[in-house]
This record gives sequence, C-alpha cells and structure tokens, in this order.
Amino acid sequence: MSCDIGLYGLAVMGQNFALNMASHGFKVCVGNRSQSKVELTVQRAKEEGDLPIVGSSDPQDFVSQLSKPRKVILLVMAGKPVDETIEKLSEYLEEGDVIVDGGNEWFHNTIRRSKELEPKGIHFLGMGISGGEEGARNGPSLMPGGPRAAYDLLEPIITKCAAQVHDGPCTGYIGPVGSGNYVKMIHNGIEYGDMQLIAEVYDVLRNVLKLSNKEMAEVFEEWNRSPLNSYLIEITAKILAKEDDETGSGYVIDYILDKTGMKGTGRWTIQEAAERSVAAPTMAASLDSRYLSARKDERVKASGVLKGPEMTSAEIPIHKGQLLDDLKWALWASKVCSYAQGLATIKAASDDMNWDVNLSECCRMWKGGCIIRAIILQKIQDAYTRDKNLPNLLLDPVIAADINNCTAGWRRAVVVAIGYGIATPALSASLNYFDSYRRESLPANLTQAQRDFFGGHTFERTDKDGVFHTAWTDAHKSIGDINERK
Ligand code: NBP
Repeated sequence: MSCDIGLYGLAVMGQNFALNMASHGFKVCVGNRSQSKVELTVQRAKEEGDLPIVGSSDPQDFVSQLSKPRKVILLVMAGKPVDETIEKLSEYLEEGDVIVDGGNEWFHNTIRRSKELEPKGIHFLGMGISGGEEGARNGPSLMPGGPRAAYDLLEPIITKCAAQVHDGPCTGYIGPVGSGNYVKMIHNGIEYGDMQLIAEVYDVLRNVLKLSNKEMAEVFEEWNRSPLNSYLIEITAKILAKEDDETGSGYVIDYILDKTGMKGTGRWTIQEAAERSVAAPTMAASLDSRYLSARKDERVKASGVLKGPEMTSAEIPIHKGQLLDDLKWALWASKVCSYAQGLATIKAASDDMNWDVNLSECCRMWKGGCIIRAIILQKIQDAYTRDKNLPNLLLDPVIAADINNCTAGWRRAVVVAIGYGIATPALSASLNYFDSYRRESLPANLTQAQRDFFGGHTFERTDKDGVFHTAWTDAHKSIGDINERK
C-alpha cells in the first residue's frame, strides 16, 4: 500500500503514535533501527483491529512505501541518533519531502538540521510531543515548528491525532523551525515546577500534619475537584492510594527511593531563561531539588550532623483545616508564578528570534493530552487572548485579582514549613518571585551602589537623567563624576 505517512523509531512513543495515526485511518509505514520493534508494532496493529500499518527497517524500502510529498516522523532518541537517522533516510528522500522530529530535542539542533537539509529541498520540522505513552496512543499535545508549507502538509494528520478539547485539537502551528521544540522544552520546565510544588505540599501534609497516605490521597482527590484540577494532581491522588503488591503491606510510595531522575529538558529551560535574562525561580528551584535529591549519600551523612528546628505545635500553632486550605492556595498561586516564568521565557525567545509565538495558543494546546494539562490553563489562555503582548502573566487583571486573594494563606503555609524545617524551595521561591515582582522599589539601589563602589560600574539616579559615578571615598575622588568627565 502507498502510505500517508512514515514513522521511524518505535520505542514507547513511536509505537503508540503510529497506532494512533493508524486508528484515525491513516496508512502508516513504520521503521526502526532494530527489526524486532517493527515486527512488534505490526503485530500490535493486527491485534488492535487490523490497523493499516506496514513495516520496514530498510531505509530505502521504508521511504519507497510513502506517497509523495513524503512525510516522515522521527521518534528516536534525541541527539546523535536523530542525525544518524536523518542521514540514512534523506539519501532516499526528495525535494519537497518533509521530516518531522518528534523528540525532545535541543532547539538549536533542530535549526541546524533544517539548514543542513535545505540544499536538498527537504523541509524539517521540530514537533514537541507531550503526553507520554498514553498520550501518544490516544491523543497527545503536539507542538510543531518549521516552514508553514510543510506544516500544512502535516496538519490534516496531526489535528486528527492530537488530543481534542472543547476549542479544538491540542496542536497548531507554533512558528518557524526551533519554536516547537522550544515550547515543548518550556512545557517540561513548567512540568518540573508543578511536580516539585506538589511534592513540597505532600512533604508538609506528611511531616507537619502527619496525614496518612490514604488521607493525603483524599486531600488530592478533593483538590482535583477545585481550581487545582489537573492531570498531575489526579495522578498524585492515585499514587498515594496505591498499596504495595510487592510486599503485600503498606503503600508503594513509601518504598520508592527519594532520588529523582531527569533527562535534560528542565536544565535546558533554566539555561535558556538565564540566557534570555528571565527570572525563573520556581522552575530553577525544581531543578535544584532534583540535583539535591540525587545526592542521597551526602544527605544521609548531613542528616547526622546538621540540625533542623525542634518545633512543636505550641510554637507554631497548627490548625488542620486552615493549613489544608492555605496549602491549596499556596499551590495554586505558586503554579501561576511557574507558568508566568515559563511563558515569559517563551515570549523573550520569540521576541529575540522573531518567532511570533502565540502564548494563548500554547496554553490552548496544553489543555489536553499533555502532562501539565490543568483547568488553570483556560484562565491563562484567556489572559493572553485579552492581551497577546502581556509582559508577564501576573499583570493580567483577572490573574492579579485571583493571586492577590491567595497571598495570606500562601504566606502562612510557607511560614509553617520554614518553622518546621520542611524545605519548600519552589513554594518559597514562587512567593519571593511574587513579592519581588509586585514591588515598585527593590533594594537593588544598594547592589548597584556596591557595584559602583568596587568596580566603577556607574548608576542611574532617581532625580535626574544620566549615568553617574560617586567618589565613595577619598581614593575614588580622582575618578569623578562620569558626566563631568564627558
Ligand atoms: P527513546 O528516547 O528511549 O529512544 C529509543 C529509540 O531510539 C529506539 O527506537 C531506538 O532504536 C532508537 N535509536 C537509538 Br537509542 N539510537 C539510534 C540510532 N543511532 N539510530 C537509529 N535509532 C536509534 O524512545 P522514546 O522514549 O519513545 O522517546 C522518543 C523521543 O520522544 C525522545 O526524544 C524522547 O525524549 C521523546 N519523548 C518521550 C516521552 C516518553 O514519555 N518516553 C515523552 C515525550 C517525548 P532501537 O530500538 O534499535 O534501539
């Protein structure tokens, strides 16, 4: 059969996305470096209702099965495997054909590959995919960036295979090449933030309120029926309620080693935020927390020598109902800060690179299929629909009013955690972000004065225009006022 699309790379994501496309009636040719996964995918296609999938691991044969202009989605491991696969397949592709990399790729690699393929006239798109195995099979969030004409060829397929929400499929044209990977990278940075914030709340529930796993599962279940409704809150409730089959006693969560793995998109997000001079403390705190978690042996040693507070509820009185409510709104407000940081980073990159990324559309695409899907995204989407050039989400009047309503509880929750020595780096960093951003006046005047004192870095004044330097001591006198020197 002549296939509508090819999919190369048949690990978890590729296999499921191929089956997804075939379930929507598209004829798919699948390929993979090792033949066994091709056979497995073809077998699954048969078992899942004789879906239209053929397989070939030979690159020439794989390409020959595709109708022109050919469209090939790659879902191989990011990095060198993508280059190797492009090299193998592009030998048989022609001008006008399209390669789409669906991996979590560093956006500069995507831009480079696009340039490398230009002389052959092969179009290249980078398409972030979120939703894991289940999303890939049943409808992920798809974030494609690349030449518009190439996107248009792909559009009829991906709009059908993406998750569907009330206002459309969770996909759409993000912008020029690299922008799709960028938006997916930031999605993952926000995911890091969301996960860390939830983990910190869990820590307080467990170690201050001393709730059982079952009680905590009930709290998260209840919160999932509130403005906190989201995929990650939903699965947290399920995780906490899961009993351990391995031992037949207790809960799985209590057997899991407290070390978090990572694959790199969170680190890239923080590197990128720094590169664009965007403050991203919630996401940075989440990354730092993963680094600290990985140093388990050191932490075990530290626990023997470093002391926390010996708090009792007499010193910081705890009212269970109040603290539960405070934590709920602390989580909500911190989450808003995390999104504000992620979206500000996309905006900065989009402005720098002339991508014209529509932030409202990004939020719309994240409402279904992906890991950060959450009811809050509708509010954020609306904020960027009201003002597509919003410099920061916190400046939207609706969001500002909502977050202002959270601050009392947010502060109380963080104070309790600090008092009890429970680290809440992301909740605290979010509150500090809020408190820095909302203040007309910061102590940066002192920092700038110090810079001028030791380095002659100059400063601006509040009372007149110009660039100034002060003779802070007699030793500085010979340098004088910069304006005077001009
Ligand atoms: P992996 O990232 O685990 O990669 C495995 C695939 O890469 C296999 O098909 C493997 O072929 C192929 N591969 C490797 Br490894 N080296 C290769 C090479 N030199 N040449 C050709 N193929 C090579 O797969 P995944 O977890 O399905 O993820 C695919 C992409 O999607 C990644 O970029 C990932 O970051 C991204 N992603 C993953 C998820 C998720 O939940 N897993 C979610 C969202 C995005 P083989 O079978 O012959 O070894």
